[in-house]
Amino acid sequence: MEKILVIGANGQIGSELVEALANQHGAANVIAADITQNSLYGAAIYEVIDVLNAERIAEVVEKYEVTQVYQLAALLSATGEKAPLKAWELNMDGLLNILELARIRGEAGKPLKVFWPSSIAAFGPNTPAVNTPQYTVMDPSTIYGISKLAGERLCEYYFEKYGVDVRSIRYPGIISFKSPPGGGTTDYAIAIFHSALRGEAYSCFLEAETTLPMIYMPDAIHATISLMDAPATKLSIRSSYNVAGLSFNPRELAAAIKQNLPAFEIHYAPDSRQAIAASWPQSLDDNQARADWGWQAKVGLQHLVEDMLKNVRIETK
Ligand code: AKB
Repeated sequence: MEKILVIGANGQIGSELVEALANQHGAANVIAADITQNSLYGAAIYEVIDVLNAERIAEVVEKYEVTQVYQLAALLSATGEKAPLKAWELNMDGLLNILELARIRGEAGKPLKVFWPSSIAAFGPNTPAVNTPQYTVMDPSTIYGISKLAGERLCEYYFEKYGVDVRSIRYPGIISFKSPPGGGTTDYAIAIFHSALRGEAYSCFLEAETTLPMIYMPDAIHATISLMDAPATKLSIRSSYNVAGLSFNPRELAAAIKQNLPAFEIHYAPDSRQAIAASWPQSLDDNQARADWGWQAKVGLQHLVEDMLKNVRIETK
């Protein structure tokens, strides 16, 4: 039986992943953890963990005899640019703490399977932007992207050198409605729905034609769990897998919203996040993920827009 620890459980991915894992493995086998006392999880097990505190992680892993860790705590691209040293420390030391623990436990005959999220931010301005290959130039220009590329190399290193069973996905921008996004460049594609549903025009911080790879949360959760459930022998990549959902730009997204809400308007006021977005791919080649563990996205733009418009809860001002 698996015992699963999700660190960063109160974040955008964590909050939905915990629910999906609890449905699959039973709530008693999933431990949600985050740095704050606040638990989103009612009846589920919750522990306070700062991912920079290696001893505390080891204590919780030992307490529940954890067999899988999802390490999701991170500073994203836009927030990371405001606090580069903090982003580097959190993103790198957080990962290293987990990989080291997995190495030590593996050597003691108590293996720990690890999931860690990479991102399209690991690519950069000299990466081929369309249908970006799995193996290509990677010259990230944000501290977040640099930490993701370094993290990918660490994952492969711990697998090759110590046999740590670590698995990773280069997430596109994730669109979701359950918990607010935190400090990403792709977050315009969530904020736009909140404006649309409030009956307000949306002022977009990216230019109209800035196409980016995106994925709807149910597909992202499905990809994550499928990768973790895949037999180790099927996996040819231990850095991080390209995974494609769909690609669109702000103009196309606004047009799809307008089909449902004809009065909706968008204006463009690009800021520093435009340069970040312009350095990222527009679409990804995910053939390796398809071949190795049967990945295939299900959700297209029309379904995503209709579902978001149905489910986004508008915050009261
Ligand atoms: C961000 O925009 O920083 C994230 C990402 C693409 O990793 N959503």
